[in-house]
Amino acid sequence: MRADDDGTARPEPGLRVGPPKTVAGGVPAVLSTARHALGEMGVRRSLRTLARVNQLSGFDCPGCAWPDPSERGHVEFCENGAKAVAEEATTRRVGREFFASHGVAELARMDERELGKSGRITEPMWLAPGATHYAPISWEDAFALVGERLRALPSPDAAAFYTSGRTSNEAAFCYQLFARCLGTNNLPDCSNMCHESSGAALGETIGIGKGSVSLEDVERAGLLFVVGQNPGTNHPRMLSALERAKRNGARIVAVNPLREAGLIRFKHPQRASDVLGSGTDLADLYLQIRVNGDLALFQALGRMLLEAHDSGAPVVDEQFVSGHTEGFEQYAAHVRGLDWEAVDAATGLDRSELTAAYELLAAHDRVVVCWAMGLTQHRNSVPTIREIVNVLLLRGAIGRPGAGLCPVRGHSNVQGDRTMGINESPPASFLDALGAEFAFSPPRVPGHDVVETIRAMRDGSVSVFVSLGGNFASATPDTAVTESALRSCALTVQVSTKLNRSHAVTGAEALVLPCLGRTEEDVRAGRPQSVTVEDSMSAVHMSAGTLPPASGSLRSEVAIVCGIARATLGPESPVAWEGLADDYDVIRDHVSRVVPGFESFNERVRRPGGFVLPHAPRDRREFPTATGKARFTVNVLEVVEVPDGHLLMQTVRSHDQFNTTIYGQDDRYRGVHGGRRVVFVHPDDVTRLGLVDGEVVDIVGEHRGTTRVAPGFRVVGYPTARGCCATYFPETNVLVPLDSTAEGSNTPTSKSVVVRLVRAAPAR
Ligand SMILES: Nc1nc2c(c(=O)[nH]1)N[C@H]1C(S)=C(S)[C@@H](COP(=O)(O)OP(=O)(O)OC[C@H]3O[C@@H](n4cnc5c(=O)[nH]c(N)nc54)[C@H](O)[C@@H]3O)O[C@H]1N2
Ligand SMILES: Nc1nc2c(c(=O)[nH]1)N[C@H]1C(S)=C(S)[C@@H](COP(=O)(O)OP(=O)(O)OC[C@H]3O[C@@H](n4cnc5c(=O)[nH]c(N)nc54)[C@H](O)[C@@H]3O)O[C@H]1N2
Ligand SMILES: [Mo]
Repeated sequence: MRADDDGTARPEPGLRVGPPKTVAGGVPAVLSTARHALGEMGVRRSLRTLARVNQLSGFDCPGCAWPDPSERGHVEFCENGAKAVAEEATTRRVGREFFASHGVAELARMDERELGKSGRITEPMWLAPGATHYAPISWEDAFALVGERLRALPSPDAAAFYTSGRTSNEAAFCYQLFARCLGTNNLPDCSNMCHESSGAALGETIGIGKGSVSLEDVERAGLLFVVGQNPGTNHPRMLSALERAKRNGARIVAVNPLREAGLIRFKHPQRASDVLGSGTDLADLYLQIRVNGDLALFQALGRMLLEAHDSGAPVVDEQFVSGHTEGFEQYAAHVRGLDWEAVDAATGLDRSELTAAYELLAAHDRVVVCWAMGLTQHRNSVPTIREIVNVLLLRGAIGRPGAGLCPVRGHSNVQGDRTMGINESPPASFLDALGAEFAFSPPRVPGHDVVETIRAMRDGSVSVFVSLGGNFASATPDTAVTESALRSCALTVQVSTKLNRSHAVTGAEALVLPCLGRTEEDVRAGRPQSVTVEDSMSAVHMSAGTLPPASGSLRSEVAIVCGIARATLGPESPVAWEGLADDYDVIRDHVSRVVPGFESFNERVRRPGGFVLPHAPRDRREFPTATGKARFTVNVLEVVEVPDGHLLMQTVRSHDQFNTTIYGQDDRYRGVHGGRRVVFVHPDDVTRLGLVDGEVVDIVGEHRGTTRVAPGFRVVGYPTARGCCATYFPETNVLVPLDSTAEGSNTPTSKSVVVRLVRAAPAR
């Protein structure tokens, strides 16, 4: 923020704001792909690398978790997948000279984009206690150092082991095994901030915390709801699936406070007829709901189905409800008492819009509901997702072709990491199997999730923090609290490909351990190794990089985890760590005996396309709950109270970022270029609050008597629901209170923050 001569605050210097787009893909997507790929990789490397993305013999795209079609085209990546690949396969390097000339204080002054753009880290680095600069350290010394510090802790629970969802199944399995051999379940992961609410709600109601559809179900659906999700940016390949569904006759209902271009119309960027033509219309009905209004919406839809059912319309699948579910009577009684005024207030929708959604729902029994972060990061996220389950149970739309629940996962292997036991509170059956396989007694006390880890570091009970990928400092809520918690640690360890804020906000002592990325060849003991991943629809397949490593000193995540484990646990360890690190087949053999569904893992994952994990509700309409029935639930409709003069802020991703990795400064579909400090507000609210489009405000968060401030955001009058606003993550994480989390999942409420916009004091 700068000040004019007359003292008014000014937006970021390069920021330009134009009208939002109403179509995704097309020529601009092709141009942007080329610009990002060529800028990082050059021509030959771009062609060579992008040709291997998501191919049967190539590597899994390090972007999102959207599944691959069984028939692969020559081009199986999207604009944003190409950016993710280019970011990793860049030719820029961060070597020891870089660290010698950039002290930690200087790294802390750089923003995420500058840090990331400086290139791939090439060798292990150590920040000694009291040092101002990182210095090189050998791998063996680095492992020994971690081992010494961990062994010196008063209890294994004074360490925490974070995982980000790009980690392979093999690395994740070794990592959780190491934490448990050490004696702790402190395994926070990015899921805690992501789809934890989905896992909690689905586990309770259908008995398994994963989605119940395949890609074919999406393409064969009669009606698709896309709720709280922006696939045009975050899962661009989903638009091809939505397009195919539309061509098969599907209708689409978008539920989103913002009008997102990718939900309105799509031009396939790799098909000439589309690029030149007008593309495919996607949403038939666009419900611009208020932030946090979804519980009310689905409860209203349930109520309308029941009313129609009472008057004789065949809209409730009675056979399914009586044969496969329980709790219907209590649910029905509760929903019949629904307060319509509360629905109006919560959703901000017209009754005619609700009726239109209801009519589509009543007309289709092949219904798929897709959702992502717009539903999972609210205080009442778990009840909201349970309410979606209620509606699908009424329609009998689970375990039927073309129907089901579709939480769309974020990171490319976040679902697999959970399956491998990255879980602070795993089921007893998992620990039993793990203990039996390796002849030890895993700890049974639940560990810390992300929010609890931050509290424990703040309070001094966790003092060693190890991070397998990710960017804990930036991705977590309440940035000021989190950073001081990290700084109070004795040791922080980052296993990373690239620099980010978490390398600059360290404990008294810190290590950076650089690892291979997905795109790179991984050779162990003279033999090329492959890893495996699980996508959003439970398909497990192999991934093998093809590029030479960014530096000869890099090690794989598996090798790093096993190196730390060996140095920490010594020769008495019940696990032969070298054997695991030298042959990933050995890891997979262990997995095949520990994790249900992975029988003959090595053999089945080598079949083209891999295999799909079992899912009883999807496969057999069986529900692995305590009673064997799917559960209707009663959810109280509560609306987040937004006092007069305040707005409910949600934090979203721009088109040019992957979480905390900032590729560029543009958010093409939303018409924002050259900057990120913007707040999107409905034009009526801009006027009502006495503000002017284009002026600069400070955003002030208020939570239980505490205030937090994010300074210097340009007001952008924008088509969003009234009473809400939107900003970009992670710039506004400073406003998300650590203690404001979802009930039942403890996910930070990054999509419902009560804020005020205050005219910015002139910058000096
Ligand atoms: N290119 C790219 N791809 C990514 C990522 C990335 O950063 N960049 N991140 C990956 C990860 S880890 C994840 S989890 C996913 C995230 O994928 P998304 O969930 O699509 O990501 P967000 O940008 O958080 O978008 C949330 C959407 O929900 C809407 N929304 C917000 N609040 C509400 C609400 O109360 N109700 C409703 N109905 N809608 C609401 C917002 O307007 C926005 O459209 O994407 C993954 N893929
Ligand atoms: N306000 C707000 N906060 C949010 C969200 C939100 O919507 N709003 N979304 C939340 C969600 S859904 C998520 S998933 C989290 C994301 O939280 P994280 O997963 O912790 O963060 P990322 O930004 O994805 O991590 C990027 C870093 O991972 C490292 N990396 C990249 N590739 C590799 C690799 O192959 N191996 C290793 N070891 N490291 C690698 C790089 O150093 C890179 O800088 O953020 C959460 N925070
Ligand atoms: Mo995520």
